[in-house]
Amino acid sequence: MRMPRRRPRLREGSADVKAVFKRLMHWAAAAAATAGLVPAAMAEEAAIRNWQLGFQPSVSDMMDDISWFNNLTLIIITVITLFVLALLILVMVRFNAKANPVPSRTSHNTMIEVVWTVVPILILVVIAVPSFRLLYKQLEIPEYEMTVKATGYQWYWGYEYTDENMNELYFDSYMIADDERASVAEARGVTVDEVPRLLAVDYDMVVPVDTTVRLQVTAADVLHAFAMPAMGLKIDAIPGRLNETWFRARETGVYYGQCSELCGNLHAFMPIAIRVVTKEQYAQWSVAAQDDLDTANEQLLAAIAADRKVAAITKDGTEAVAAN
Ligand SMILES: [Cu+2]
Repeated sequence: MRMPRRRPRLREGSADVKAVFKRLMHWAAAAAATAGLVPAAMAEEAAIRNWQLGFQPSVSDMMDDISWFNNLTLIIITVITLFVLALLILVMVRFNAKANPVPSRTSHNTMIEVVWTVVPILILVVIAVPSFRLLYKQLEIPEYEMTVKATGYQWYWGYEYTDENMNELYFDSYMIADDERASVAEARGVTVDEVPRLLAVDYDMVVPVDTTVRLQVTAADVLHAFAMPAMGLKIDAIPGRLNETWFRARETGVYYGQCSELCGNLHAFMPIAIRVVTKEQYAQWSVAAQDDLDTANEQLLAAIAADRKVAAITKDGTEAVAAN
């Protein structure tokens, strides 16, 4: 199996740290200078952008709900923090020894005590209800159209298409090492940015768009976890146990995730790539892959490239018309 190259470790010592800091600042400045010049420099078809903040763009219902829930809790936390801050400032200004030399001797106030018990309970209920709804949504599998089983190994993933018409299609999926990215990009006919470092794999999991996929997840050696942020997926991969979840991607493209349970020394080097393709492309791929996976993938990439070309021409055409 391929081992990722080791990077030099950060040594202790102020001189080294200073040098590294200087270099980082230099890079940051260079990156900031070029950021405006290279839009869409990163993988165009993946959800990766330069200077990305927050979550990856959502391509599923589930992730929409997770983002919504994240925003809700963010608002609640912000309001609580500001409220507590205001109380602190009020106490410091109005009730310090100078401003309030004779303190009140009140020891009880039933009204306030009821309020500070009931209000937090209500806040927790407001958080708990959508939280549990989300958990159930992830684990209650709706009517699904196909099944893929992902198995975590030290340190790669294996994908099995368990539906009857798939003829027990199975393949392993390894990360593409840094020094192989250029050659893989060339072979695939894409730019090297579309083989993102530490994320791209040799064999993507391929699924059709707008299709409910039941995802079964297990592990063959130690604990791993299958995570795909763009689709709101995260589920443990446990040896001897079959976990189930589901997803339905609404946009084509390649999406990346990573093993999310510390599973050994190459834990960081077993990324997950799901390639969402059109239903027609998937139909062709799934038949071809049963015979010869490499050829099937080549054909799939060619079909995607052809589609993109058509899309680019159409876009240029509309833009040209709009310009006139
Ligand atoms: Cu792992």
